[in-house]
Amino acid sequence: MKKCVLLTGCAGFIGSNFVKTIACRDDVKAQYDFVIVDALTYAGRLSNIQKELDANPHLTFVKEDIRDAHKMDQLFKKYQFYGVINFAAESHVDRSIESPNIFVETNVLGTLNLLKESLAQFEKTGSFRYLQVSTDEVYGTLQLDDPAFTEDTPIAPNSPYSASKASADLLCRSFFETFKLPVTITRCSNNYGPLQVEEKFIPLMIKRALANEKLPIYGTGMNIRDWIYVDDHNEGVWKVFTAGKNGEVYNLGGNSERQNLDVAKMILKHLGKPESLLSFVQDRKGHDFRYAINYSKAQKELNWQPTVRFEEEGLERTINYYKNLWAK
Ligand code: NAD
Ligand code: TDX
Repeated sequence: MKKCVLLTGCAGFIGSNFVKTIACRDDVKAQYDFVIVDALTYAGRLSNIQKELDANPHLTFVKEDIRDAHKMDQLFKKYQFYGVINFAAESHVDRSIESPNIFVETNVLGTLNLLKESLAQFEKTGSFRYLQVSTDEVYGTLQLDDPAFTEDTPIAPNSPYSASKASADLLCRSFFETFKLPVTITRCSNNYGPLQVEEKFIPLMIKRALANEKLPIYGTGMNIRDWIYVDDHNEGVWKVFTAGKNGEVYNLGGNSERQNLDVAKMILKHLGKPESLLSFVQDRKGHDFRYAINYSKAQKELNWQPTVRFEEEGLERTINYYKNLWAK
């Protein structure tokens, strides 16, 4: 019999790419049905996955909010899920600095709703898989010569966004420790690729450059992020969901640490635009300096590693994608 898995937040950037590259793969289709729940906030666009929904009867879309405990209960009763992959979140650090409440409501309380429903289903059937899609930002920030984050690095979130994601991770851990709910957590670095909301760094830089508008670089532009192509992240999520050990955290990273300023310059160069478009603006409050991920656990246990090279493949593919979308 096919297993039915709840996917949340899959009208957004990473989730919609997951639907395309993993959920619609023939071997996956043969074994799983997916119910996609998304509240369609400003970050969720049904058009991101409409083609896949139209062409695939094993996908069902339900517009619903994970903050609504009653609706989640009805959904779990209806579909008797085998598992959950929770992509849904408020995901933008700058927004969390302006308006933190919704980050706690969706990222913490929404996750708690899913965990409680998952536990009820687990207690009924004795089997379940719950995967929490988390972030390297829960570990806080690094200096230049610090070693990369491992799964044993203490969590030390600095923004309301990362604090809300860390809180959700701790709830997941507690449901494993207290109730033995089979939970796994992935902590991934900065994703890039198609279908990302333009408020995030890479699509914003491309959009501004195409329009010959200023590219806002926070602070000095020396901050470092580890960039991972979204398909590599999703491959890791699926490996952890299907083969990760219960109760474990898995770091996923792109092996591509770059300074923000360098990334902006690469984009300008690729588009043939002048560096005079760079504009240094006020720094983000509490701006984490550097993230770097040690993913050797996922490599060893799950034979996972990133495959897309940043400059040579991923960035170029991404720039071309947005160029087709936006160039006038
Ligand atoms: P996104 O903002 O592009 O998409 C989030 C999706 O969740 C949207 O479709 C939105 O409509 C939906 N959503 C928001 N609130 C909801 C609610 N209350 N109920 C139901 N749906 C809701 O985010 P993304 O970049 O695709 O990130 C997906 C997940 O991956 C998040 O959990 C994020 O924390 C995590 N993550 C992101 C990155 C990154 O670089 N983008 C890196 C590591 C981890
Ligand atoms: O206009 C900008 N100028 C700028 O210099 C923006 C939007 C960002 N930046 C800088 C801030 C960061 O150092 O670029 C870097 C990347 O910024 P974001 O795209 O906002 O990502 P970040 O804050 O690193 O968080 C992202 O990665 C981890 C995602 O948004 C999170 O959801 C994920 O968990």
